[in-house]
Amino acid sequence: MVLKIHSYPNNDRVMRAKIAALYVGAELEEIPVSLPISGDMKERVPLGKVPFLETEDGSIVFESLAIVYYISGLRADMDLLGRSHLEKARVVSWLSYVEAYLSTSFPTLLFPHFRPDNFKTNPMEEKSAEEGLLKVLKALDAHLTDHTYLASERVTVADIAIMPTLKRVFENIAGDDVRSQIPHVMRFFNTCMGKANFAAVLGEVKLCEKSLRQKRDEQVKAKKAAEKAEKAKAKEATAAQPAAAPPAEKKEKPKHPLDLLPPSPFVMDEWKRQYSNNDTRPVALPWLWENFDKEGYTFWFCKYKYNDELQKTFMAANLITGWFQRIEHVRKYLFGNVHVFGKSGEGVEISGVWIIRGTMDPTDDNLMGKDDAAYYDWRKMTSDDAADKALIEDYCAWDGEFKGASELEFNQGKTLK
Ligand SMILES: N[C@@H](CCC(=O)N[C@@H](CS)C(=O)NCC(=O)O)C(=O)O
Repeated sequence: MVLKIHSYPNNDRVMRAKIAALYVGAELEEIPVSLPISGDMKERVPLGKVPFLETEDGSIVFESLAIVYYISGLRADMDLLGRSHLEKARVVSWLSYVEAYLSTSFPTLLFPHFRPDNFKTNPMEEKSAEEGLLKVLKALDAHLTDHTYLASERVTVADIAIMPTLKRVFENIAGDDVRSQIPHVMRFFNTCMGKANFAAVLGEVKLCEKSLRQKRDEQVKAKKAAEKAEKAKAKEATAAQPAAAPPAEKKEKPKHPLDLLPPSPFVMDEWKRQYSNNDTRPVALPWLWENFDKEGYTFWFCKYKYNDELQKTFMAANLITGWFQRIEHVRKYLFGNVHVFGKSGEGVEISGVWIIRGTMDPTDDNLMGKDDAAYYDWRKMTSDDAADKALIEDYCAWDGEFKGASELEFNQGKTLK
């Protein structure tokens, strides 16, 4: 029996099919395609994605998990799809786990390194994707504490499907620090790699010591340090010239531009106390309106630019937490409420309202974290406008209509104070 699998070379998703083909003894012919696919196949494969399989009678099976499922089922006596009804369901659970949770970090953690033209790195998203991946691996580890394989006492298609993905994770994303936290997953991985059919397809495994992200960060750091050393050297050379050498002065740390502003009657710390210690709508907000200084502070509305890419509310919340951590050093100039709206899988949004010292643009390098702020659209607000005022109150109170900000239901909030 010859099956034809259409894809580009070395596609991880094809490896699943290859392992299954070895198990059932099917011959798998690889047909190289260039993307986007064209001709009559384009009409037969939804979304035009590869790999897709052409069976002996010319039928098409698309999606790599369906392909490995189809091939694994060709020898019913091998029970690769599971023996009992329950086992079969468990197989599907793990297939879904791989696709829905394990591979979802790839566009953030992997693709920008291999295809930098198409995928940009984003430090906030990377951090959140790494945390998400660790959670998924730890849950897998908990399951494997007392299971040899994923869905049965024997190898099933679930194990075949997960292995190329795990290999990719261990070779590029999960370094020593992550792998040491998931010993049972590593035992499972090595057990499968010890089997001829897996080893023949997956070949040598080169576990990474550090993730691609860590390596890139280290390179950037080293480059910066080299530039700094170069500058210091040049400076030293200038200073060594006898005539022009001025007396060495102790250099004072430059002041933050916002420290140079004239004093304001609105005391940020006092507002933060009012907000923390009193009910928001009845006490804190009236205090705010009585004391706010429009000359010394500005209200800003921010909306995450990539809301349509957000999948899970907890990931959105992690983005906000990460951002807050990165701007901790300028906290005294800021007060913000940034919220998550919507539901996981149904549409998730992030937006917020800030009080910021002065009139400095939030995307200024000195303020809200250069990289972070660039991921938001910013709009100045004024409490003279009734709609803006209502919005400022809703964000502070974590309830209300949030009119003009989000159509989605409030999910959770975060305050930087
Ligand atoms: N869930 C699909 C994903 C397939 C997929 O994303 N394929 C990519 C290459 S790995 C592709 O065909 N991209 C071309 C395109 O989107 O036009 C599977 O497992 O088969």
